[in-house]
Amino acid sequence: YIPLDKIPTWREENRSNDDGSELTGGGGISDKVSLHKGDITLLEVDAIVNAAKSSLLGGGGVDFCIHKAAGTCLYDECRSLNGCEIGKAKITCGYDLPARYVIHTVGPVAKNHVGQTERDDLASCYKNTLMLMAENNLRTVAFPCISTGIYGFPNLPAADIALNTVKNWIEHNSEKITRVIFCVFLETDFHIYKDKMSEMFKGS
Ligand code: AR6
Repeated sequence: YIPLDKIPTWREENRSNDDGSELTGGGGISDKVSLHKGDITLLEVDAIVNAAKSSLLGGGGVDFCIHKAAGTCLYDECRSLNGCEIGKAKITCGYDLPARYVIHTVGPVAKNHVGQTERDDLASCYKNTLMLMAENNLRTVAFPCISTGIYGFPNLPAADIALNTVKNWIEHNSEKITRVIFCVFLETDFHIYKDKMSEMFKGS
C-alpha cells in the first residue's frame, strides 16, 4: 500500500528549478495535485475512482483491478445501486482496498467519435466525483484516466479535460479538497500529464 504522505504534491516534486531556486507563488493548486504512475488499487486515500460501466457490475481494465482488489462485497454493494448514467457518479465502501471508498463514474464511449457531448460527459465524470467527495466530507482522491482505455477516448484531449475540470473545481472549492492524484497507468499518459501540468503550474 502507498500512503498519501509517500506521494509528493506537484509542487514538492518540482520544487527546484534548474538553477536551484524555489518555485513560488501560485494559487496553491500545485500543493493539492499529484501525478502518480502505478496501480490505483494500492493508494491509501479517502477514495479511488473507478472508470466503470453503466451497470456498475464490473468489466475489464481498472474496473477489473478494483473489483479484484476490493473483494466480492464490492460487487454486492454495486448490485444494489441500480447502475449509473454516463457522466454521473456513485459511491461505495472500499472493502479490502486501502482506500476507504470507491467512487464509480461512467465515462463516455468515444471509440468512433469525440464530439461536444463526449467532452461534456467526460468533464461531468470529474465534476460529479468531486461533488460527491465534498458531500461525503472526503478530502483525498485518486483518478484513473477515465474513458481512455476500453472506451477509446483519445489520451491527449482526455488529459486536457481531466486537468482543466479538476483545476477549475479546486479554484472554486479549495477548502473542500486536500489532494487530487492523477493516477496514470501508461507511460504515454505519464508524459502527457507531465507536459500539461508543467505548463499549467508554470511559476506556481
Ligand atoms: N490502476 C490505474 N489505472 C489503470 C489500472 C490500474 N490498476 N488498470 C488500467 N488502468 P479502462 P475506460 C488504466 O479501460 O476506458 C471496463 O470494462 C488504463 O490503462 O479501465 O473508462 C468498464 O467496466 C487506462 O489508462 O476504462 C467499462 O466497461 C485507464 O485506466 C470500460 O472498461 C482507463 O481504462 C470503461 O472503459
